[in-house]
Amino acid sequence: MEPTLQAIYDEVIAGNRTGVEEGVRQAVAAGLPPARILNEGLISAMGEVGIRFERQEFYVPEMLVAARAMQSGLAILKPQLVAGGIRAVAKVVLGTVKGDLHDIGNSLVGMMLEGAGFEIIDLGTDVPPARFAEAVREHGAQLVGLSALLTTTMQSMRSTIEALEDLGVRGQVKVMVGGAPVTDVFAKEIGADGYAPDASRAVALAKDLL
Ligand code: B1M
Repeated sequence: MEPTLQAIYDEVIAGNRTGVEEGVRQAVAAGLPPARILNEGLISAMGEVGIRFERQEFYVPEMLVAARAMQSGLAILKPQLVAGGIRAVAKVVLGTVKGDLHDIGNSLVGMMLEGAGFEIIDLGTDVPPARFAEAVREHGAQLVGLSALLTTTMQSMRSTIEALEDLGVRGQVKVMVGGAPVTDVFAKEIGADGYAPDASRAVALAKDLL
């Protein structure tokens, strides 16, 4: 791997925030494409953190410091990722579903959509179904994006779609879902309009749905 990217990868795993920030700045200054910095440096490191957690070499505190380090790197990369977004194509309400505190994937999807010209209303993490529905009504959104990282919280996606129906706003929005345990089959089963496996394909899907 490119040494600058390897350094970012290593610093994310070590949970060294300043090391990650420095690495991302250097990589940007060296003219490396933002997509490579993101995928090879930041995202692949989080994959390794997950593997170490499964092997019980890492515990929640290590996952947390790695996630914070990654977020610091993402914040520096954000201007490069969203460059080019000029006017709003449509409004998107985004969030991680109830019971789930993972926010990196959701933020990344938000950044990429913003870069593609969408206006983002990011509700953050642990968002109750009714809150999604209220936000759709309040902002007149055309799209809702639901993220879940746990097999246990995936079911909140179904309740969120039901909440959209209950509030009478299901007809005005397309619902897209994503996150590591989510699949295309699951998306169809719960009545979502589409599933995307990663942030760049979430942008393509959002455009298709509209
Ligand atoms: Co947690 N965690 N975690 N965790 N964590 C996972 C998800 C896990 C797979 C780790 C493992 O066992 N290997 C596992 C889930 C197992 C399962 O359910 N099958 C797990 C667990 C068990 C837990 C706890 C239960 C641990 C505990 O307390 N015992 C706990 C749950 C807390 C809760 O949510 N209620 C927990 C806690 C945490 C931390 C708080 C420590 C931290 C999160 C910090 C934060 O987000 N601010 C954390 C982390 C960092 C992880 C891992 C290591 C990394 C997640 C991540 O940020 N990935 C993760 C292991 C892994 O994923 N390899 C793990 C990088 C991110 C860019 O990828 O989020 O997948 P991802 O997003 C991708 C795609 O999925 C997609 O696009 C993104 C970019 O390409 N995508 C969408 C995501 N949302 C989308 C929406 C879309 C479209 C695409 O449309 C709307």
